[in-house]
Amino acid sequence: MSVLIKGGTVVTAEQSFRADVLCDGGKIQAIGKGLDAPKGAEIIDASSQYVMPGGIDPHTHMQLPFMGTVASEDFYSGTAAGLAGGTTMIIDFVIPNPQQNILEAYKQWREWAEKSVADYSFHVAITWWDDTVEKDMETLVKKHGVNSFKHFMAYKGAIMADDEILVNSFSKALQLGAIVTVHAENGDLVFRLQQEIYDMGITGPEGHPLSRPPPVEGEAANRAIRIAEVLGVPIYIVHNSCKQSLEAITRARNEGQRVFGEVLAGHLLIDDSVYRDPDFEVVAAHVMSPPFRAPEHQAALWHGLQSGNLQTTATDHCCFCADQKAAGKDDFRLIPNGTAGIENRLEVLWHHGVNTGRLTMNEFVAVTSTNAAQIFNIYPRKGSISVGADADIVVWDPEATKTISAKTHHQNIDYNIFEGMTVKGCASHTISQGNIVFADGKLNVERGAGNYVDRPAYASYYDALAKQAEQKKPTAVIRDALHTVKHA
Ligand code: DUC
Ligand code: ZN
Ligand code: ZN
Repeated sequence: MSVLIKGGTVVTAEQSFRADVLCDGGKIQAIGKGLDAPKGAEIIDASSQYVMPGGIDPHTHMQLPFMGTVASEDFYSGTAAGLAGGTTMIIDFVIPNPQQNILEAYKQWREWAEKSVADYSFHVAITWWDDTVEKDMETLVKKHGVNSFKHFMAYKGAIMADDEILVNSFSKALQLGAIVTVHAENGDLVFRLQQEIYDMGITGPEGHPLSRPPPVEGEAANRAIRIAEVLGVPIYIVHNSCKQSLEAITRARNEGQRVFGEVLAGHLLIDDSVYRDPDFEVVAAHVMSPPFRAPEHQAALWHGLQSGNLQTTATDHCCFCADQKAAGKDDFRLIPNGTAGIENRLEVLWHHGVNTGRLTMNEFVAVTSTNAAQIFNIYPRKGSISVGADADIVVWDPEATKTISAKTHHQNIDYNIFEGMTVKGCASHTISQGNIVFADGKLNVERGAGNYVDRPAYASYYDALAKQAEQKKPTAVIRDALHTVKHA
């Protein structure tokens, strides 16, 4: 099927211009003024609308088995909800259990994701270490299009990666031309604080943020960044929620280190007052890690996006309904961590970013799509409006308004953290692989239509980085000094 998007303003990360866009065979075939519609083409009238690359959410957890339950949103409903909000691709996470073969876990997630209605890819978490993990990382990069490995520095006793794992995995990733990513929270500190808070008699969900204060995140971010610096590997810090981790990123970037930072729409827009609600269900619905922070952190995170020290926005979409959250009624440590947002990310960022003047439209495209495509090496196939790119497009009506509610959202969760927020600017049409999958508020999706997206390694650039890192290593410096002495 061909689709002609007529009369709109194309907005990319670099520029804005009036043009029609013709999609056919899943790709963008032509961009220009006055394009003719091929016979049988569907036509979208985009006058007074913006035509942008579909959103890429680089951080989701569909149907994740976690904390004794399974996330309620699966790959079908989750990717559909994304399309309803203009997000056309996700990068989800394979999270092997400790000791589980990581290739086997990867295959399991691939199977679960076959029902996706939009394109998807996977970061793979390194939760334990031995020779087989090292070998399987290589297979994942060379045979399965994985170019990013995730490390949870929290969740002690479960999926936490300690420093030894970080060092081993970071070194291997560099060798393979893969980027490393971390969930930065000091798991030992969280564990200790959780115990102390619980022992003080604070058993309710208000104990959750108390056990994960900003320095716990800042310390871990800084540690991961410094380990990556010594080893010379590029690093991406997921869901920065506070000034402390942003400062660690900013400092390293100013020193020339290749460090990237992600921020969640939720952390930009929701503060820690949600944890003071008297209702268990409301507080538990906001239990995620890292937690929502005091308003001063939100202001800093917006500045991080504006200055370019944070490059991507995501959701950490990980849904648990009220009955699942109730598992922690008497002990906050047992509340499954996670909140939703894939459907609303673009509209809340447009409303609070573009409409307020914090972001230009082009910056909006960069932080919702293009930067993620570039960092994870799928640009310009994704994240661009260019001839030959995948026809993953959102047509955006800047005048449309809507009030967000769990009663009307497509997400498979009984709560919406943006409940009651009225936004101006929403997706009028979403095009995925050249098909109109969302129009006039209605989804028209096909189970299994989503494709797995291979993400190639960054081979030659990383070779140069590896050489550079080798020369800077203390062992190399000592070798050079000894050599000089010997020949003096
Ligand atoms: N944080 C969450 O809140 N949920 C899933 C995993 C994570 O790191
Ligand atoms: Zn996380
Ligand atoms: Zn996550």
